[in-house]
Amino acid sequence: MTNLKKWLPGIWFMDPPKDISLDGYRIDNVIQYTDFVITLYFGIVVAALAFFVWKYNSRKHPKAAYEHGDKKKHLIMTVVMGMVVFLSIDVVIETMSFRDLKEAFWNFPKGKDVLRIEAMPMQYAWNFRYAGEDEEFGTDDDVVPPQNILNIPVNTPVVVQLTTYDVIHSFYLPNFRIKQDATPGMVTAIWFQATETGEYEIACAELCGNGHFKMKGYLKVQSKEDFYTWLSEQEPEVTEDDWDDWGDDEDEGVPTKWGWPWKEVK
Ligand SMILES: [Cu+2]
Repeated sequence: MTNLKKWLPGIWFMDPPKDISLDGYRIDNVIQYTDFVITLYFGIVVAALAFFVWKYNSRKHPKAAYEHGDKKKHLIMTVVMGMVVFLSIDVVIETMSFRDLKEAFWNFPKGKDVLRIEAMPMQYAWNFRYAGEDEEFGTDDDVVPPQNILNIPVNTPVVVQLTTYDVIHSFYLPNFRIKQDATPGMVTAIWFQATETGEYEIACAELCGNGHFKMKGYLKVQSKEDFYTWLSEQEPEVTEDDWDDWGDDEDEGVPTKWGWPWKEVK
């Protein structure tokens, strides 16, 4: 994986969160390239403006000339400059983006190694669910950690499926450069893989109400061993009574039985 930051100067004061993911460098590269090329063109335009201000200053040219210009020459110049901008900005960024989508972000991992997680954000908290021993979601042995807590093993592909309890939220992992909306009536999916252990932030990236600012989750990337120890220590799925309580009391929060059958991504 090449990091464009080594080759292209960008906005020097930008200090993005540490990238600890397999594919985050792709997003950084697109941002880095965009930074570089727009800074370069902005510089050229400002330099040209300064040059003409100096060249046609009023002391040398006290009287304004009435000019029609050269229609053909100017037309060619405009088209050429337009093409240079289009080809070097739009086409390059499109090409990079679609390559990344195809190779990484839309290329969902399959197989036994993949850890599957269901997420149901709500105003204003994150609910996560693991399948448990039967590997099925929405069953009694599902593992539901305390709200806002998400643990994952390092160097393991993780697929998260999302829907929302109420309004639209957006699952955002700044350290992985990924973001996915949780939308009412839909199950959406995203995948990522951590390359380093540590503790990171989960943010909501969709303005979802007055408490949006405090909608923060805690992601812990652990070694595989630590992760499975942690998982086995979590309380198993709670009983039918919790489901019956849903709606009786506003403060009870979310029902514990909210999972759905896993949907295979094509
Ligand atoms: Cu939210």
